[in-house]
Amino acid sequence: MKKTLVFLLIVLFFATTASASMKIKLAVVTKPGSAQNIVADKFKELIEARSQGEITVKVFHSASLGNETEILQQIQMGTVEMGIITAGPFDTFDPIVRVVNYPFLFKDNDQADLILDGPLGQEILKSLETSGFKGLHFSENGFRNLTNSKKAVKTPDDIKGLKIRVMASALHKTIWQTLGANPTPMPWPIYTELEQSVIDGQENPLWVMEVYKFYEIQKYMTMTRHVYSSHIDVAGLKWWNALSDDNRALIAGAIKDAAIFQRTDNRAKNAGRMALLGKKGMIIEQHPDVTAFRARVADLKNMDLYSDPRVNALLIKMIEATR
Ligand code: EAX
Repeated sequence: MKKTLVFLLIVLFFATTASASMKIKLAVVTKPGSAQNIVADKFKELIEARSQGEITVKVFHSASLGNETEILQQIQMGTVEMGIITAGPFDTFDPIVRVVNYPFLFKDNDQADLILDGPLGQEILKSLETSGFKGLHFSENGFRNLTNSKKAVKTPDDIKGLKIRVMASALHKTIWQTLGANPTPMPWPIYTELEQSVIDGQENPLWVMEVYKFYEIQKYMTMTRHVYSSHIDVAGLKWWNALSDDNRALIAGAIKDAAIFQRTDNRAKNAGRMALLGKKGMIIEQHPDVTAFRARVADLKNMDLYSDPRVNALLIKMIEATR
């Protein structure tokens, strides 16, 4: 009798600890060493330590759960709990992200941090709840720059006719159309398409050219810095709402620290990357005619892309705040 009781107690003990522990599936489209993966891996390390192993994270990387659009669908449905996703592809789920991706919006990293970590950033994250997402924090891809295999680009006129791959985002497509390119939406990764000249060029932050070895297949880079590309560190809203307050606080704290760690890390590496890409033979235009690029896209705010009143109101506030 006593033995049975002890046995039952042991079973009960393991049953309760098992149900208290939680596994999080977190997806990124990129491979190890990428900006998204640095956030993901740091988050895993922090949350597992701080929860004393009660919360564990499995990072699905290299598009093993699909491209960024497909990952977002799975997060919405609740089959994947979290993701570190480039703001661009959120566009088809909620046009509010067009406010963050507005061309030539942020002057520098400090301004981006100040605004995205402040009330306006909070408003954007909060807004994603309408489409079933809990936006937790902003980490970064970084300022995006143009590369191509055809010619040196200094002014928008040089872009005419270039076939440029863009993310799944109506805004990004319009930016490149307006600049005179021939934009082709395509999910990540795109090495093969560049190698086989299905596309002439692409645009991404410096780390991408290094980690994905684009210096092997893209001769020219132009420091356009046309869009500050953030990631949204995101969870499914339904899953999030079902968590205990304690777990929500732990996860929010760990993702915030991971995001800030990654932004600092990314920026610290940029000078070294620039040197490396030059050494690898890329021809880098450091001073393109940014004024001309800006002028070409200046009218975007009056386009249909921003006609939704919720998006429009926030864009106006954002432009005001970054002036
Ligand atoms: O980081 O699809 C893209 O261009 C993104 O920037 C991608 O996540 C690479």
